[in-house]
Amino acid sequence: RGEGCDEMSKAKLAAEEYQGGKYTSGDTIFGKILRKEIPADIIHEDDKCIAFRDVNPVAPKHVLVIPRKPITRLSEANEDDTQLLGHLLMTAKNVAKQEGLAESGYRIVINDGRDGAQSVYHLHIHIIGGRLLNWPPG
Ligand code: IU
Repeated sequence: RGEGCDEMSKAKLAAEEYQGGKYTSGDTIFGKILRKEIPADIIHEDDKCIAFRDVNPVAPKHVLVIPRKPITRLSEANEDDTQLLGHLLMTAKNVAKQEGLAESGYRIVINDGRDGAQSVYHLHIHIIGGRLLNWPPG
């Protein structure tokens, strides 16, 4: 138990430091969620990203994983973001497991730009699950 608490406060501290750094200027609604200016149901937090429940879920489970770094869209990510992108995907996997989706499965989605129907220009990974999903998407 003690160890878990340690891990938790370490992540929290790191997050606070990060927020005091250069990645505080995200000006989308997700930037506001990251800076805790508006509330969200945050279910994971570490020094590089957070995960929170989508306010308009399209399935019983719908979670978004977003980097603290305000990358506007996947198309704008660069080579320097390689490790961060890997971390986001691993976080999505871990959060999906935490949400009880590991066995039944789920879908990971990144909407990019106009044709990808992206609406918030702060990179985010959707985790969608809890029901049988259709394919192909609309
Ligand atoms: P998209 O990939 O940019 O289309 O998805 C944006 C998602 O962000 C969408 O599923 C919204 O329901 C969700 N969202 C949210 O969770 N909280 C908000 O305040 C806003 C959008 I604005």
